[in-house]
Amino acid sequence: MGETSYAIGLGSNRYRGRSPRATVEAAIEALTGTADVALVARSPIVDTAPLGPGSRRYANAAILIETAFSPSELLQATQALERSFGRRRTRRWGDRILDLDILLWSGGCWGDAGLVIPHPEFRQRSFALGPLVAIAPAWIDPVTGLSIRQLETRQNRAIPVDRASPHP
Ligand code: A4P
Ligand code: MG
Repeated sequence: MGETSYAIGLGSNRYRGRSPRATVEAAIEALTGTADVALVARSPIVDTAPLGPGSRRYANAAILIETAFSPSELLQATQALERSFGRRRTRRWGDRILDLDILLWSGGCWGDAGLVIPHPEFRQRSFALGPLVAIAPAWIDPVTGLSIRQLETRQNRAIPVDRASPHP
């Protein structure tokens, strides 16, 4: 049975015994340290300003993996890993010890009740696109037909809201 490629985004902005950066590092090792999942490429870990209600800066990274897992099986594995890193579900969204998002997969588009691939928000998020462009610049987003490099360039050149408004 053939292997499937996935791009995974990792983020952390809470300390729990170790720094967000060390948490992301440990999560990469834990996810790819088994016989089921092979690490193909990893981005540098970058320090990013929080988007949304979070209060602390994030450590973010992206990895490419190969596995025989289906999207649903991979989501089960990434959510189990989030739990094992101590992520609490009762707290409000925002700050988190570990967040794993499935950004892309080699099968194109996937959608069911609990999972949408490509990740619906990744095109607007420099903390996802920045790490992704380091490992998969030529990967074509099946929704827009644009490469990751093109999406990242477009995101960087987004016109600030104040300059985009029409003159009075
Ligand atoms: N889900 C659907 N599609 C996916 C997918 N492609 N990958 C569902 C992973 N999960 C997916 O996720 C909620 C539900 O989304 C899951 O149960 C799954 O079935 P969650 O991780 O429990 O909740 P969440 O993380 O609060 O929501 P979400 O939308 O994933 O939050 P985000 O969008 O990940 O935002 N700022 C910086 N600088 N860096 C960050 O990493 N992260 C966030 C979290 C906010 N601000 C940030 C960062
Ligand atoms: Mg998430």
